[in-house]
Amino acid sequence: MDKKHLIRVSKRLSRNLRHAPGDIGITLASDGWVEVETLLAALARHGTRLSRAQLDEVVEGNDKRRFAFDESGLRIRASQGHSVDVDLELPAATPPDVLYHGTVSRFLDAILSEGLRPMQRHAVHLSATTETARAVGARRGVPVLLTVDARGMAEAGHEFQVSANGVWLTAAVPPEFLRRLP
Ligand code: HQG
Repeated sequence: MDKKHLIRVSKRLSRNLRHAPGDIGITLASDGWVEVETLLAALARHGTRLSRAQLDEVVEGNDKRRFAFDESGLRIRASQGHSVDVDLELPAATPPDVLYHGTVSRFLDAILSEGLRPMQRHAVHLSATTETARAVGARRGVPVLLTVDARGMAEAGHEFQVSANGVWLTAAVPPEFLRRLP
């Protein structure tokens, strides 16, 4: 598959495995998984013909490893980023002392006064490195970076999880744990 096609299919998967499974007539399990066969049949009915080998290629080739198969290889899900009601049942994890969040200046006042909220997604997404946070912010404009006192949050009882593709997730970040990175 050429790169353009790979990206097109991966956008389609993001949409259907995170936000709008109903668009292709599938239902996700409560923990986000769907049978590969069901997915491929549904995609085919909606104009995206894909072999299992091609699906493997999309999963392997995805820049952020957004999708994962289960241990049997028979089911697939998005590793994070959902807006539909799923519980990925990720175990609680101890975060590094500091995590990062990339955003843009127009959100800054709201974020510094009310903290980070999950907005359309299920959790606030935090990055382990400034490079990743910068790339996340840059999707919306000139990136502004915030540091998150993850250690302080953990000590205060906030829970963290890390997705299969290395994104740190937490329900919300109160403003006292945030600082703008100069
Ligand atoms: C902002 C992509 C106002 C927040 C990326 C962000 C990431 C607030 C936006 C992943 C706010 C939400 C997640 C508040 C947060 N007031 N604005 N209180 N709290 N915000 O896309 O973190 O390609 O839902 O700063 O690479 O940008 O989808 O979250 O700008 O990994 O795999 O509200 O999505 O990955 O935006 O990105 P998003 P995000 P994928």
